[in-house]
Amino acid sequence: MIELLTADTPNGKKISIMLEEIKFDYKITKINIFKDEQFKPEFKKLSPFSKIPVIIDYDNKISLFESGAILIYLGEKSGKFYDKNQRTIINQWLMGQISYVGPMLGQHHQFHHYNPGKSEFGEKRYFKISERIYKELEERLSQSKFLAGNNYTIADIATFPWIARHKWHDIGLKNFKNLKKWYEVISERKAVQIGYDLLKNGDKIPKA
Ligand SMILES: N[C@@H](CCC(=O)N[C@@H](CS)C(=O)NCC(=O)O)C(=O)O
Repeated sequence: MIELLTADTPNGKKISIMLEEIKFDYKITKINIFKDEQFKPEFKKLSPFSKIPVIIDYDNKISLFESGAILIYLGEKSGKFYDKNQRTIINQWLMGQISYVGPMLGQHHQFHHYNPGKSEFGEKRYFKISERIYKELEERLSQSKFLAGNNYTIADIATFPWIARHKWHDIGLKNFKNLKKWYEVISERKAVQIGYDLLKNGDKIPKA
């Protein structure tokens, strides 16, 4: 049994999608990051940076923080979506998501979606960077079916919930033919639809 301590955000959804994909038994414990529950000492013991997601694996008696590390762990444990022979390339796209795609789109959410009108500089800067990310992903997906090659991997699982916020981005996913196709293919997976609705409140994947 795995316990997933999380909130309903793109980083949180990565792990519920993975747990659905690998069909592991899991339960969700909600951490309300808008009420500062991430700073409670018992949570901070598990997550030193006070961030979701975290998992506790009761079989192996360990806990893990950082979504990339969690995806790698679950990929190794299940033997799925993290092919031993493809790890060098999967790791690159996974690290690129964790260090660049997520943080930059996250800033774009802050300036463009949550706080428009507060900082022209911030809005322009992160809009431009987000457009660049769309172009870079489009370029990659014009040469490769999935981010790390022919197969769907944890790198796609990490990236998908961020692109699912495309309406907030206002960049126009439909203008990026290959990125849109990739998004639609992943959206059709049953496990992704279930995992996306992390809190079971009927959250549907936005259409491209
Ligand atoms: N690099 C981390 C980022 C996790 C992250 O940014 N989590 C956010 C929610 S999406 C959070 O917990 N924010 C609360 C806070 O920073 O206080 C990962 O990939 O797990």
